[in-house]
Parts: sequence; structure tokens; C-alpha cells
Amino acid sequence: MINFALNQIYLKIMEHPLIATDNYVAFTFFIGTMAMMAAAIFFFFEVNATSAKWRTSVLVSGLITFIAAVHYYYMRGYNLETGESPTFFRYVDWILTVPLMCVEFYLITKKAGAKQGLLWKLIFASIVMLVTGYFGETVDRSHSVLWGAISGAAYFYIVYLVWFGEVAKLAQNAGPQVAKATKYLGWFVLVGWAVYPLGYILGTPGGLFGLQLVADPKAAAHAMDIVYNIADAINKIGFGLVIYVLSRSEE
Ligand SMILES: *C/C=C(C)/C=C/C=C(C)/C=C/C1=C(C)CCCC1(C)C
Repeated sequence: MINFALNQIYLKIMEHPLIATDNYVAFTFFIGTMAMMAAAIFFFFEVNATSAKWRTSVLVSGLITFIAAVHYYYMRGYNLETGESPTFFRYVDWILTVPLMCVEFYLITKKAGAKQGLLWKLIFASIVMLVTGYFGETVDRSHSVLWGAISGAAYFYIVYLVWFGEVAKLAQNAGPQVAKATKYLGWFVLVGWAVYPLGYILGTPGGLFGLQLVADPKAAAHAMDIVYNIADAINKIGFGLVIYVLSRSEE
């Protein structure tokens, strides 16, 4: 059954044009697809062996990587066939997966009394961050600095909640294991997620504040895709693994 499914996936992948060995963009899309698929399968299979207390958290880790795997599979083909950045589908992926990553903060601090209000704050901030970022990257490129700044403010609000705000305080009361996991997740948000604004700057024509990092717009778009692809794999799988370790560290 699984063998058959994997075979079908393999055949589907092989329908697409071959990846040239120097095509790093398509290559990172390919590796991204595989990594996300493997991670999703791992988390899904582990759900049953997880104590009831953490089951939803591990399931959400599986959903995050599964949603990403489907998008990466699509983006890989899109990029190979058109040579373009699949910006729209990248943002569709983010708008589904980033709020789910925020849900993880709520789930692990719920036992310490996290209220639904916190969940909505995190989800709302992540949606503002992504929608304004999308505007700056596509619809209204001439104001990409302004949109980037609004998006950045929403991003820092999430960082604030996780490091100093409600999430941090609740995590302290939820026991040492949850506190430790929240610290690790906090580092992902602070450092891992900061890579995206960097990609945004790399991809913005003319760069930011007159700082032109990559002159050729095509090369800039490629650089942005590679940066986003590597960051996605590290952030989504890493996030899931922190949750997984937490689920195994407490009885
Ligand atoms: C799995 C995908 C993740 C964790 C994506 C996260 C994306 C961001 C943190 C994006 C942030 C942005 C800014 C802070 C400013 C410029 C626009 C964005 C959307 C790239």
C-alpha cells in the first residue's frame, strides 16, 4: 500500500523536466520537497506513540510539514517549467503553516493557562506579517520598503510575545521542559524567521535603503528562492523536532 503510494509519487516527480546540475533553485525545491515529506511521515507515524497530552502538538508538526511538502512539490514543478519564483504559492504555504506554528505556542502553554485570546493575537500578527509582505513583494512593489516595515512590526510583535510577553510568562509556569522548548522555539522565531526579511531585501529591486545586494533582478529572485527554501526546511522541520523532543521528555 505505502509502497504503491511512494511509487506513484516517484513516477509523478519524474514526469517533470530534469533538473540541470547547476540549477540550485530547482535543486533546493527538490530537496525541500523530500525533507518535508520525510518529516511529515515521521511525525504522523509518531503520533500514536505519543502520550495524550502532546498528541495534538505532534500532529500539528505533521500538518505543518505535510502542507509544506505539498506546496514544495508544486513549487518545484512550477519553478522547473517556468523558471519563475512561485511567490504566490509560497505565500499560500506560509499563510497556512505560520499560523499553525503559532498554534504550537498556544498548545504547549495551554496547561499553564494560555487563553484563546493569545492564540488569536499570534494568528492575527502572523497574518498581518504575511499579507503585508505579499503586497510588498508582488502587488505594490514600488512601496516594498513600507510594506516590509509593517510586516516587520508584526514580526517583532510575535518575537516580543514569545521572548518577553504572554508566551514567555506562561512557559515559565508550565514547568522546566516547556520553558526550555519555548526558548528553542523562540530562537527559531528570532534567528530562523529573520532570514525571510533578508530574502525579501535580496529580492527587492534596488535593494533596501539603497543597499543593492544583487544587481541583476533575475539573480536576485534566484537568491531569494534559495534563501527561502533553506530557511523553510530548517524552520518547519526544526520547529517540529523541538515539539517532538518535548513530547518525549515529560511523562
Ligand atoms: C515556514 C515558513 C515560515 C516560518 C515563514 C516565515 C515568514 C516570515 C517570518 C516572513 C517575514 C517577512 C518580514 C518580517 C518582512 C518582509 C516580508 C516577509 C513576509 C518576508
